[in-house]
Amino acid sequence: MAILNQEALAKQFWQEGYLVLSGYFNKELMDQYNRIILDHFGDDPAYAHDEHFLNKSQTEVIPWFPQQQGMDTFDTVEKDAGLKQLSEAIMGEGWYSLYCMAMFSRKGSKGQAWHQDCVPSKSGIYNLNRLVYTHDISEASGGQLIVVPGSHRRGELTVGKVNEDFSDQRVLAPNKGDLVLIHGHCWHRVAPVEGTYRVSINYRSAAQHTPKDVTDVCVYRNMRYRFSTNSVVEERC
Ligand SMILES: O=C(O)CCC(=O)C(=O)O
Ligand SMILES: [Fe+2]
Repeated sequence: MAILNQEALAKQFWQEGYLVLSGYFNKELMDQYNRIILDHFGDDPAYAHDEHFLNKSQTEVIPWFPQQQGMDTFDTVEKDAGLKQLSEAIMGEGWYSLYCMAMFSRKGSKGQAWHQDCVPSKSGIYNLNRLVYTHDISEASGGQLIVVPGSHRRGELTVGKVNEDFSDQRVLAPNKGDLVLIHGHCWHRVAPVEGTYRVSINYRSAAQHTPKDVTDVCVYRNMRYRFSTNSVVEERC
């Protein structure tokens, strides 16, 4: 789809640290993705992370990387011309796709605690989340996405209660087909899941010269965690 006002949207993204484009992707494509993801996970999927991580991070989500299994139907979003242009308007020339990660959460699971997807030690080293929603999220379903506007400029997430409410937080309830972009340094979390399940897909990307493993270490309010070694690399208290 064409996006006419890319420059204005990129500017808004850099002010807020996130951006919402309602109804960007067509609902048939979203239904197809949702079906494939539910088929993959089945009724009772096992967690991919160990118990210690699940408890300490208060993050109950199961990732799947469909493109790594040759499911090229997930390339449709990746190849969308408007999304590519907007990505370039935000990250500049030479940006690249990191990976496509589908995320599943069961009914009654905790969502995700406050985090930054990567360590904000340098402002120019970050990932860009390009999130696509395959079903409606509402107050009834839970699983809302909560962000702190402008927090991508505030440095490291503060230490504190892992799910505390911030007075300046914004609660987003994306609908099927919505596209949400989030800067990897922006403080964000996912509310507990009340509906039968929650699915989202993240087409992560990064600016030129960003290391490919930029999202290996994630910052929570109580720790820094390295996914490649499944280990806490820093306790925060
Ligand atoms: O699923 C969401 O709405 C957000 C997930 C998230 O925090 C991420 O992919 O980095
Ligand atoms: Fe995240």
